[in-house]
Amino acid sequence: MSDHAEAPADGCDPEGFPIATAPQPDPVAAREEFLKIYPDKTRKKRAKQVLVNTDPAKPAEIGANTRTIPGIMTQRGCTYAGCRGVVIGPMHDVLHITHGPIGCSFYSWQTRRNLARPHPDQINFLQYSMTTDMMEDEVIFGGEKKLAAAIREAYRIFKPKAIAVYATCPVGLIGDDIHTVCRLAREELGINVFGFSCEGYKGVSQSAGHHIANNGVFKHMVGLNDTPDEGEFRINVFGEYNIGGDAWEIDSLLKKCGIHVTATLSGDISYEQVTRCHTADLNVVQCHRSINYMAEMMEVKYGIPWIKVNFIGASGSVKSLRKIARYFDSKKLTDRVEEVIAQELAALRPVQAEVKARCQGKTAALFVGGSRAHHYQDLFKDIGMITVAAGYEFAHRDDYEGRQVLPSIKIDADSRNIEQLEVEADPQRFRPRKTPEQDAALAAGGFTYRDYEGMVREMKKGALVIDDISHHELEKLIEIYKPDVIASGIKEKFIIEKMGIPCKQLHSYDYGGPYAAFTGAANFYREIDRMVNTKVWKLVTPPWKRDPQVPARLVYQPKASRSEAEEATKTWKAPAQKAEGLNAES
Ligand code: CFM
Repeated sequence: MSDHAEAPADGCDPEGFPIATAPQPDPVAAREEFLKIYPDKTRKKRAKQVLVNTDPAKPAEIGANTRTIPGIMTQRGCTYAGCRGVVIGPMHDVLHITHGPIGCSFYSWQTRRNLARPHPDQINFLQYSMTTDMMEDEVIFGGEKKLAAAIREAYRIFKPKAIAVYATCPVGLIGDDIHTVCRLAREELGINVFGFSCEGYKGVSQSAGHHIANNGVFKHMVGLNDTPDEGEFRINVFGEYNIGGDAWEIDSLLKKCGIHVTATLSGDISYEQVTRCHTADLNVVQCHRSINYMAEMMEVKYGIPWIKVNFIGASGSVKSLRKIARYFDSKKLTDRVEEVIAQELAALRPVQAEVKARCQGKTAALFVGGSRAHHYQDLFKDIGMITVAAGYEFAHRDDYEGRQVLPSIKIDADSRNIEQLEVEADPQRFRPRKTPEQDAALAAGGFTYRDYEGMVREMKKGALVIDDISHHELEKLIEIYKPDVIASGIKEKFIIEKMGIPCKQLHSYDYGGPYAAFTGAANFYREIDRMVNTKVWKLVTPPWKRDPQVPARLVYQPKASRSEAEEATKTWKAPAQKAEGLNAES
């Protein structure tokens, strides 16, 4: 079986990247165009975050994981979202209570499509949204009593095994001590109750929330139950959240190979599975950004090594399965993995070939989160499409440039804000999974632990790499590049589509998916085929074809003529004398 590393296929350049059918713009000029509108200080900062991939082998330093400049329309979310929504939220029988105003809770209520299918004897709380509904009274007089009452009430009704409490912005501002409330509740109720200081403002993005969540799960859940699962080749899948059912595809693929998943953190997972995930023999990391902290801490404390995998795309899935098999070093497993790969590829290749015939040479741009903008480039490549621009919302330099840059990342005040746990080897439970001889043999065969190349090395030379893309840059990108599809999220989706470009949501999958593993890949190919080959987008006239500059209409101006409005736009002043209804200062 090949790793897809043979001679470049038809329609590909010597590096194996698909060649765009339409002529492509000069990326250096495009970058200048994006940046020129900004005031000097902003331009200087954005210039470090908008790069042309001039040498993929030597990625340039990117200004990632820094504060978004006020006034820039960002795609980012908050620290609370990264903690409650992303890493812990999918644990289906943990009761999640948001301590804060109602909005924080409402907007984290089942918007992420992290699906669960609990066993009949397990409970699923995911459809509930629980909050203390903090009001003015609590903001002034403190909300600890209300939180204690909420925990008691929730326990009385639902009798969960564990309750997690999440702090929102006002909680940090007024200084409610959620950790003491949780400790007292733990003593009173006799169940596991723990809190997360994940106030929205705590970091520059949701990334800080991932770290806080990893720390809390590691401290309060992992290691509470030492009973291992019975299966052979036991692994944990980390950084996989079962969006649209992805974890189920990965699970069934691994099962076919005879690999047992002890826990998927955090997709369709129970509290109990988290408490004994330290008994597995390997951690495989899908989304490095959100869970690398946990993988590192578990290796230090319990001796479980970790490897990076990617089950998005055919070639990624092939490589990941082979790497797991190599780690366990069992002929039985290796043979079985090769059989499964052959079967899966035989089923997938006809779909891939059919779709590729219609998508070859088309272009994509991806601006998503902290890992998908990288992983999904493989799926597009599978069907002959080339990624001309990509970027993360909140990733760190290592996600772009590779893990070797970790020692050179400057720790700023925003990162120092997040606790770095001091972890040591567990005196009783630390157990190296391989002998030094076994590790040496693996290394001699080219096997590497903890390696993560980052996105830039795997992108085509000349592609744009844009961190925390602004609304303005996205508009300019569409105008200049006219990609055939953009992969992004709900905040941008309809703006992109109004410009005549289809947008595939890669957070929620637009109610579609799963897209992971071979079976998921077939779904993705078909979906993208449908999106880029429909003629409907040609019927949309983008704004720049109507107006040379999209006017900033600050006021409601029913009587202003078009020429007056255009005049006003040139000077960036609203025709105040015509203002009616809305306040010109708003
Ligand atoms: Fe990891 Fe994610 Fe992502 Fe992420 Fe996310 Fe997500 Fe994402 Mo939305 S954990 S970094 S914080 S892969 S919710 S499942 S899609 S931004 S690219």
